[in-house]
Amino acid sequence: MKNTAPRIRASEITPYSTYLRRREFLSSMGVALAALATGRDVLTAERLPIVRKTSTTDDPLTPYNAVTTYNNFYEFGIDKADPARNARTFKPRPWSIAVEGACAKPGSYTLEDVLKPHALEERIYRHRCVEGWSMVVPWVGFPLGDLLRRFEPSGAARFVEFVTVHRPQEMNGQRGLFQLLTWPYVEGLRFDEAMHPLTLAVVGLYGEELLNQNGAPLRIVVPWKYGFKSAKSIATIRFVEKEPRSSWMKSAPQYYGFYSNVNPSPTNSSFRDQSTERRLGEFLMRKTLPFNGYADQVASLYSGMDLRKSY
Ligand SMILES: Nc1nc2c(c(=O)[nH]1)N[C@H]1C(S)=C(S)[C@@H](COP(=O)(O)O)O[C@H]1N2
Ligand SMILES: [Mo]
Repeated sequence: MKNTAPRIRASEITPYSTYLRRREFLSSMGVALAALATGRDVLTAERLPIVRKTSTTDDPLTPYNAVTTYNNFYEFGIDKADPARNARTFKPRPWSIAVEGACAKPGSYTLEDVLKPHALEERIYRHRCVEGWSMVVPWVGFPLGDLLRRFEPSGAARFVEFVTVHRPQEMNGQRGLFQLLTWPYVEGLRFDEAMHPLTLAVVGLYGEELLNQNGAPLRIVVPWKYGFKSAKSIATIRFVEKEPRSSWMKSAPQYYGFYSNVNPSPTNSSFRDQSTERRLGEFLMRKTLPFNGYADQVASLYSGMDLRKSY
């Protein structure tokens, strides 16, 4: 990865705790009322305090408008435009995250407890959906491993499970008879994948807080895997001994496996040919790269494995 950050003067860095206090102050001043008028949470317009910027690609960024209106978030509907439309009334605050399973510090943590000690950085990553489209997104977050370590996982924590919030009243896609997936949305990573420095806990994009459709207030991003591994709006983090069964594995195991590493070679998954992709905003197809272009950094995690079978 090349570090594009020149050097940031200490005076330019806002600690996250200061940012949270300012946010509280703005709320108390009734800025939220203005949000009602504009249809947008103006608090999110405040730039996040970012201490470091790293890019993993020279490809142009996918425009903000596309990243925030072309989404997969089935809790809010199955069309790409549904999440931006239907997630407007979703409430990402107050928020708490339950930490469960094989660790020394399980419990219920407020979002503020979770975020407070972490310095935020920007990471520009390629983002590849199993459906065959891709984007380049400037995420804002911090290494997920730094967060997981704070809960002191034990040796029995061989996998980590991530569960999205279950709120049928606020999430129209969780209501109704016909359901493609079982709720809540469950995903998982092997422990070493979760701890890998590329794996991010994400709170924002384009320098601003995540909008609901992108998984506010906290999601993960695992850039060498298909997008569905990157669970949104996380409510529970669970350290487990056995490989979790994700929502997608339950609904269509012939298509979706546990690993779901981006792989342009044929695999035993019958979902589609993954050798090419369409970058949003581009006309010609691109060749899909092994591990989405991150092979140098992650291929060694899978040495000795048959990735045709472990799709
Ligand atoms: N809870 C939840 N997380 C989810 C999904 C979902 O439907 N529900 N969709 C996944 C899929 S298929 C993709 S491609 C990415 C899309 O993230 P984006 O909308 O921020 O680009 O989110 C993933 N995370
Ligand atoms: Mo996806």
